[in-house]
Amino acid sequence: MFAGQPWDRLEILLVRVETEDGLVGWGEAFGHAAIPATKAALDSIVAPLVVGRDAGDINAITRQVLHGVHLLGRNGPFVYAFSGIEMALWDLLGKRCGQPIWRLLGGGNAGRLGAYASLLSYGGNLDLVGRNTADARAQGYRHIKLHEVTRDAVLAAKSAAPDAAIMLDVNCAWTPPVARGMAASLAADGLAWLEEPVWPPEDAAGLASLRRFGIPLTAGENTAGLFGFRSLMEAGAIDIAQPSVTKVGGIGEMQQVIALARAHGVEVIPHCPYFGPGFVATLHIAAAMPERPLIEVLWLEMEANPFDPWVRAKDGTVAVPTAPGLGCDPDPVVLERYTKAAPTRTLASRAA
Ligand code: SMN
Ligand code: MG
Repeated sequence: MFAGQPWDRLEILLVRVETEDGLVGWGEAFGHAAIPATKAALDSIVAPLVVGRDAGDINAITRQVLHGVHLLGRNGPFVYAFSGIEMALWDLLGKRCGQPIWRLLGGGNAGRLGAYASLLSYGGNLDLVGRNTADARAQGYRHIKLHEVTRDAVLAAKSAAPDAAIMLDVNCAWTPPVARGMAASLAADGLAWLEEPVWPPEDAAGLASLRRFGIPLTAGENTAGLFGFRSLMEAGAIDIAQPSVTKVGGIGEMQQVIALARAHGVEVIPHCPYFGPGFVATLHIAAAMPERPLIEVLWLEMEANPFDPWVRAKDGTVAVPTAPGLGCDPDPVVLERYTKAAPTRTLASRAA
């Protein structure tokens, strides 16, 4: 289930930005059950604010669009929509300069990044947790994240893969008192991290009250931009920040969150259970970081993906593209075969 609906197919909201001289950049805007809402925000408000602008003017566009839509929500479809555009502008910038984005961000090499397997929710079915953990370990993953809410699930995963690091993501399942009880019971289990233990996700004090149990705490996929992260960090609420490039405002906002985290001694491990440019942009961001953080790879089989092979892990690692921009354009044949809806409309340039 995802947001109350069965999650029985993978959809990517692709954003395509074309310049007057014919360069094309690609982005991905969050996503999943939010796609119709994000697409409506993109078509109705966000794209019209960007069309006609100089594609290289990313910082000013970011400031003006996010200010322009702030009263429509500082976190949600409008910011997601802009995140997709912003990423496409970086793709364009890299293509214009002939450099991969990781190099524009100051990175020195591409290579491969370590990945973690992010298992789906098996609703507490310990047999499925154990089997999938063992399979992920056998495929070379040394870090495996569960989407479960019980200690039994953690123990099942640990016995299925004793030499793997196990993480637990409960997607804000608990009130602070319940979370404290759970953290106390999990404290000796050696979890590599406990993700979003508290509802609501902006309850920085509630989160901070769990730090004393000694389990590394992570959050950020539902945090609104730089200032949302500042609230978490100033409260001493997290050990690891998980900004999400398709949600937080794009690559520029990610860079600011990373700098802020450094200043607070907080690690950054981006959230990125995506299948398109959002995943690839995360590879570039991570490759530019000296810490070279782990990359999240959802544990599922894809029939096909327009960004193959870049969205697939091998032996628990993923390759970082080296071509300009994001370094990979979607395969038009795969796009054609799976595209659900043609773009609603082509927006005329403001200057036209
Ligand atoms: C998650 C969020 C959105 C889609 C898939 C998975 C989850 C994670 O919170 O962090 O993997
Ligand atoms: Mg999560």
